[in-house]
Amino acid sequence: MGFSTDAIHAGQIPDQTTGAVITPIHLTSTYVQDELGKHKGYEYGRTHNYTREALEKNITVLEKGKYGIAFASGLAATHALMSLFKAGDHIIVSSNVYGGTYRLFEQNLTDFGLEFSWVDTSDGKNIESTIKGNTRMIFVETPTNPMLVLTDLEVVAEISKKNNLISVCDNTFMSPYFQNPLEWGIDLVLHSTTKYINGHSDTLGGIIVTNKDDVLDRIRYIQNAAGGIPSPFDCWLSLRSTKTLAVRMQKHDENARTFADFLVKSNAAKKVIYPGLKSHPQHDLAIKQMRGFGGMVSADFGTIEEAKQVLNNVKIFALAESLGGVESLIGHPASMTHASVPKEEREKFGLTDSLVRFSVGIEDVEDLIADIEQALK
Ligand code: P1T
Repeated sequence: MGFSTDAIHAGQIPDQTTGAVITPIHLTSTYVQDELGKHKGYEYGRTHNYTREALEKNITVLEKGKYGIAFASGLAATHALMSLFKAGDHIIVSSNVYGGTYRLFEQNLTDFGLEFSWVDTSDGKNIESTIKGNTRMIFVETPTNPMLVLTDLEVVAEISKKNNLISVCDNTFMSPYFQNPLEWGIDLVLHSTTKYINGHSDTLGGIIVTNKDDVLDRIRYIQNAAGGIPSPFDCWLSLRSTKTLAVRMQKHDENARTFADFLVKSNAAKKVIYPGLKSHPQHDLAIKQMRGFGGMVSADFGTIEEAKQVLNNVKIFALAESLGGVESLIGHPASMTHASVPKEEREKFGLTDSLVRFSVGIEDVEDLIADIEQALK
């Protein structure tokens, strides 16, 4: 099946009682049992929920995997993932990831004996030279938030297999419409479904998709044992949203290409970063492993004053955390999404105080460009 057909139909069977075309929201905390030890496969809301299962099946198909396990947020999914490890284990992570991922790993999980190495994973040699006897996982974000650095997924999969490591890709920025890490041999895909998958900035969620049975068993166990589950209503909202994921992503991508070209031509920024620009150092890799370039654009305006000029004067772009919604957002990673990454650490990978991040929405792109033009005046 094509992507859009799967997005609209996978995991969704018309309601057995009424024939309702749309999967119902099953709001229940528990299920009646026929007799002791005999039930319909549903016992308790944390363990089983029909709406959640429908969402898991739907995204699993879009990510070309076998199993999906949904969580209350992207970070809840990341936290559950880390329960695969124990004190003394070492994990290699892309030096630039979402600031909340950095905070969870470096400022929380280190207290439980996990060890992290922050590596420029865009070069496989850096990964290989960091592997030690206790290394268990390679965790990459590609493209990264907010520097849009790419990592070659095929290379990561190869290194992981050779060294018997688990490979994980946070695919939030591309969504399954533009990139399927499992097809490159990656073991697990992670999403903040809060972003493009839900796409309407009205709920939070996360999911892990994998083909591996042993990983499924452990993460499914943690989903129930720790209980970081999404509500049935949040699942329903995300399920409504995947139906339009293809058309939304096409428009995000189209607008972002035009918007990035405009920023380059305007000469307002010192540097414009977008994988779709030929000036992006990994433009060729983007073409190899992605089917589009996505809706995220970053630009370094040279000084904090110039950055503030844009951030404080936009009228259509909303100054807000998050990304991937239909409406355009603008953010200042240094003080917002990546405030928990120490300045010297973030400046090592170019995340300066003058960097501005644009989540280009699906409005009319002429209006978005006009908004930046008036903000720059
Ligand atoms: O916000 P949450 O649903 O918990 O997802 C965390 C997360 C994970 N991975 C990536 C790549 C992300 O960008 C995020 C969340 N990011 C933002 C809130 C942001 O504005 O960048």
